[in-house]
Amino acid sequence: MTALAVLPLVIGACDDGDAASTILEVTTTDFQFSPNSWTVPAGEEISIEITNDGSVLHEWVLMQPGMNIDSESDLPDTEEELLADFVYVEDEVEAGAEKTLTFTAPDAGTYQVICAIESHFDAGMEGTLTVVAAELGS
Ligand SMILES: [Cu+2]
Repeated sequence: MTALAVLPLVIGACDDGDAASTILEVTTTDFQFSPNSWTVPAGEEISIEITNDGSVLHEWVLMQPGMNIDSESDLPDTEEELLADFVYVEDEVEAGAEKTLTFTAPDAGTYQVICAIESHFDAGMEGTLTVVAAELGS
């Protein structure tokens, strides 16, 4: 076994403004998101703590700009197409578990959030992520 020494690197110790990321929370149940809307600043690092209080696997799927579905029949047939054409970022969490998903907020706008597991969106698993323009300094 190789012992890797993990050296604590001290980087930019004098930089006072270092990026506290925006932390969001969501609890998934059978079958909704709580809360079901979130607001974040554009371009910043976002962490969302996903807690699955449901009895089955759930997902938090942030859709790409302009992708809004009205029902699951609007989704493509394959996972590959879904990930390539519809999904900005997503993660799934087993029943009773929790996970933190980290991503960079997209441009300002309103984005749909869904659970893409079959029948869950149509059962009510829908939310909205609102991204607001980051404030410009001075
Ligand atoms: Cu679900």
